[in-house]
Amino acid sequence: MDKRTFIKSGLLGFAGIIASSFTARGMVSRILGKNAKRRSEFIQPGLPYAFDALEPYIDRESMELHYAKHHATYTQKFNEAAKGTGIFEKSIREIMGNISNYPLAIRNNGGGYLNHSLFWNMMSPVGGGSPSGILRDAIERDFGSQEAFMNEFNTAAQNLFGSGWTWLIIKDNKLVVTTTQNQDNPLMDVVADKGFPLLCLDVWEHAYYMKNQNRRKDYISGFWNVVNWDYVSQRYTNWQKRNTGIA
Ligand code: MN3
Repeated sequence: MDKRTFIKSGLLGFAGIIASSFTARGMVSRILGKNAKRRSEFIQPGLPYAFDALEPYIDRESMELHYAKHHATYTQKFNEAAKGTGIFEKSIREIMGNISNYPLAIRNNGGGYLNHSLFWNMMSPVGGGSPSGILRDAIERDFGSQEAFMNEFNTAAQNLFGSGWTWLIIKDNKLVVTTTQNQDNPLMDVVADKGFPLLCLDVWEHAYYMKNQNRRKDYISGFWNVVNWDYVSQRYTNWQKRNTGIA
């Protein structure tokens, strides 16, 4: 390699790094909806850990299928259903808040896209334990104790009939446990308990059946070992600052 070629390839490499960092930043903005007008499709966010990272509580096979098939399909079908609707120009909050005005395919697949995007971040291989700081204080204020909150969440998740999600949300400045059917979520204008989601658990059978079969209770109790309280606390702080970018 002569000197000129060396400089040229070095510059091209540098330009590549710049270009890829802009692309990465663009992706994050599209997910957050901050630059909604520049979005041309909804991107499935990367899984923030390896497929086997949450073992033994969530097995590799279930996680891979859940992320690479179920979530990917919701994302793809959301994009297909969104074509020609003007939805790409709207933020996720606007879409969910007006979901009753869109076709059912948008509600089901847009919900599936967002709910899973949130759910992956709510777990971590170094998760578990219990929250600290202002989130701990708010849980004690509104439920009495962390244990009482977890009992209420467990009961709601266990008793949810059919397919759906269990949530910890902020509703009217208060922490509330609620559930939604199918792929609905608390940001949608069609649900009974509307609010800002702090924590969610997917209780569709596809989330646990391979490992736990019909023992949903085991899946729910395992979940507490991987809850990413740092992320949940960050969401609470963001809500307090009215900085409620969703995913
Ligand atoms: Mn699922």
